[in-house]
Amino acid sequence: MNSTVSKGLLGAAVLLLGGGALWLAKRQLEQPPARVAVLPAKATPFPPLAYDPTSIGSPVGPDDRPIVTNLQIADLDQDALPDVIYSEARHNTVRWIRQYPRGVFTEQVIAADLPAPANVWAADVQGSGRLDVLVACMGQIMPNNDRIGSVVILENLDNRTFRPHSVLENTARVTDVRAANLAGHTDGRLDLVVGQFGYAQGETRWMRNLGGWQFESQVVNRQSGTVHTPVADFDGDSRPDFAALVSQEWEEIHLFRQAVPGGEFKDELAWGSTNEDYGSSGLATADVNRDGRPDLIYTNGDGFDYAVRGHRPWHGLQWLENTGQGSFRYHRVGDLPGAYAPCAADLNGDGFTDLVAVSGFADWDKPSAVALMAWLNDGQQGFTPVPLASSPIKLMTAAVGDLDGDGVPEIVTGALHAFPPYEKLSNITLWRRR
Ligand SMILES: [Ca+2]
Ligand SMILES: [Ca+2]
Ligand SMILES: [Ca+2]
Ligand SMILES: [Ca+2]
Repeated sequence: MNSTVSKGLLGAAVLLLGGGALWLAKRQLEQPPARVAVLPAKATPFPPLAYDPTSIGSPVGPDDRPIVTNLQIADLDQDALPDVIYSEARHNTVRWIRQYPRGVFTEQVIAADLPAPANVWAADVQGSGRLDVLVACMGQIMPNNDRIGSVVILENLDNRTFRPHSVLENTARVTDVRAANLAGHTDGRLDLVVGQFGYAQGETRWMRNLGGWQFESQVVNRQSGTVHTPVADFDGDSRPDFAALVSQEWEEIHLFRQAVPGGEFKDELAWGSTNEDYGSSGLATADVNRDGRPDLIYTNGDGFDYAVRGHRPWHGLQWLENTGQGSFRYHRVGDLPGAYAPCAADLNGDGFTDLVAVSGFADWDKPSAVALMAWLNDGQQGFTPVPLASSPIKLMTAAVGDLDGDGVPEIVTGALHAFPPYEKLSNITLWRRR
């Protein structure tokens, strides 16, 4: 009723405040420069961390509100130039931003008419020597308990064209799909790990690859709200295991391990929050302390459910240290309102693994709200936050990798504009180290 009016008033107030801040900044510029004592330059182990953003792929048109749901860095055509693949739910496509030649990025749609694609992953599913694209489809992004999810594999025919195979349909909304050799195949075939958010009901399953694009499902967990299912050999027995981040009211991380290849998976709780509103939003693997064991990096900052979106004091980034035998130790890294997309890489080249996350739901009426954040590792897993950008905003997915081959990692981000304010828009952004 009155909400439109009050939103209008709020908008006007924000505009006024914005104008005021600009005026203040001008005033400060007009004042004579203060005398600053110049200290002798101190040798620092590395230059400060700063990045310059460039738009790659489709530019944002005047009426566009990109809904990028996920992106990955992958050399999809294996020409030694890393590319970017992404899923987006505005036009329901999967797109390939091919790098060729080095530093030039050209986008093409490799699959259209997908029902709300939420996640992409590149993997050679049939041992063909070419990378296929796995697509998790939610059916629709907004809450829905209908069995409208699906898994589609885009078969890489010739490193240029892709043929879709629907391998799971009429199922709880699918949010992640990965590939791993869980059954002990010897011909290069890979099985699938599938995370299904659903809504009131969800599932986590693995799908044995029978060949010929046929798969056989085994459900390993029936909780709702599964967001991500990263795969790694967590317990060090040389067989792949997988984890599942179960959000909703659970806010848990589960670990699934097999005693024998192709056998039953044991469902173990690796970590759980006592806060039902923790907002689990992203889970990935990285060897944070470089001890050879894959750890988990984990963001909480989900704001889809909130009536009033914005920061919550507990939103941020943490890592779960793999202490062996399937056990993990929780460490908080730092705060970031609306945190999503945990990534790891040695950003500053000191040999220690740093961490990156983006923000999808911050208090965007504040110009200083951070959209892209790094944490530098001191070598003892003490992390110093380094805010990298306050614009573009509403970044929900990110990846880190050396796209141009100079040994310095770049950051790639994608924006999801499903809610106001529709400003500081972007689609896919490449961040190069300054
Ligand atoms: Ca390539
Ligand atoms: Ca294992
Ligand atoms: Ca580092
Ligand atoms: Ca680079």
